[in-house]
Amino acid sequence: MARQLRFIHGADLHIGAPIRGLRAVPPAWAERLAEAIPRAYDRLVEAALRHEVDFVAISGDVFDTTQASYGDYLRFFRGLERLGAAGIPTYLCTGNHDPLSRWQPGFFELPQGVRMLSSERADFALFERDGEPLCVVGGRSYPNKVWAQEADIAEGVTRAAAEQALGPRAAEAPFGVGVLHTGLFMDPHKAPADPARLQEAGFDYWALGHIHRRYVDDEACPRVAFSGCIQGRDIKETGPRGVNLVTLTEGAPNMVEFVPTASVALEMLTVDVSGCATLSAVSEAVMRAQFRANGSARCEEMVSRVTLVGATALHEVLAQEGVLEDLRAALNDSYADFLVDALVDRTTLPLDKGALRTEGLFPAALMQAAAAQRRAPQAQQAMLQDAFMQAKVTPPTLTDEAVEQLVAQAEDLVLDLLVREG
Ligand SMILES: [Mn+2]
Repeated sequence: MARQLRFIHGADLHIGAPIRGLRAVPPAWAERLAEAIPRAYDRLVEAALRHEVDFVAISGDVFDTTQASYGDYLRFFRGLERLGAAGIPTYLCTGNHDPLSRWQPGFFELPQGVRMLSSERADFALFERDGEPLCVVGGRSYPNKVWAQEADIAEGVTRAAAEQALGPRAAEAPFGVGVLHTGLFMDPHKAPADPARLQEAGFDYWALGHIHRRYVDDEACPRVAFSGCIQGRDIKETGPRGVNLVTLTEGAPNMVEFVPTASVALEMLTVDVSGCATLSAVSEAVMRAQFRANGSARCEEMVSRVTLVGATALHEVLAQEGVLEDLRAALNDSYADFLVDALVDRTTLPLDKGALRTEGLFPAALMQAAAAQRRAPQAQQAMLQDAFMQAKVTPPTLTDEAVEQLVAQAEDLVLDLLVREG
């Protein structure tokens, strides 16, 4: 019978990290957010127990900083001990946020069954089940916060080197798994690695950490994969977050199943309210958008940043003082598991731009100017940069799309004002 191995591949826990970039957070939510990452880690541990996996591999950035507290370590080690009590070993490497040279060995001794991979050189361990060698685990920890550009973190992490280091029993193991914290080809500054060389190293699967968004090289048979972070840490880390449940079978393609772990989903929602006649209809449209987004996030609690768009006669109503804030408060009161941290109004007045272009001299000239600006985004970037410099403010990084958006907003704003004055 074909032998099989199942394990959880997790990474980028960032225990101790605050959830950043949120605007208005009531006290009850501040508590939920402070617990979001530890709860997501608990869900990783529970997934391993529920699926009765052979082992857990964690690929770095366990802690958010080199100054992780005793409490952070306690939370992490309690999870490792729960796994150990169920007979599930854990293989660990450190990342750029928690390099091995800055770990606090004085806080806790690694529990039995937990194996930290060396930061000095390629390091190997042999996983056995019922006395039978089943999997070679190879990898290397991140040694310091900064990775030397010329060094290769995957150097020497090969099946052949593992067999040499571990002895003849390792050669009997049908499976091999690599564990690394690397920028791969996505981040050249954080120990990049060449995926083609990883493919040639003789391992079945590479459990990687560092990139916070989930990635697999080949959906049909993943061999090089990032599980992503276990919980979004700021409003830009939207969408589902979790770990990989990996099944390796002799003579069959690898199977990787995503297991969500995030306890609070973070989302950026754009809601078109052009079809809304009243504020209560706007409120309902936002609520519908929240439930739709939450359906795919697979966790109950959600913080969203909502931008209202569309041409609507309500544009002027939304601009009245206090209206957006009241609307946001009403939304937050109506459903306890959802929080809108900011409600942004980008609606416009319904204007007949075609008519304006032919009727008025000024609107026509304005729209022509905007069209000219759109054709030369580079010139606009230079002009904006100069304006920032003159005001002694650091200029933002501007892309062509950002210029396009600014031009569109400026055009809408002036036309709005013009129509209102008229
Ligand atoms: Mn990370």
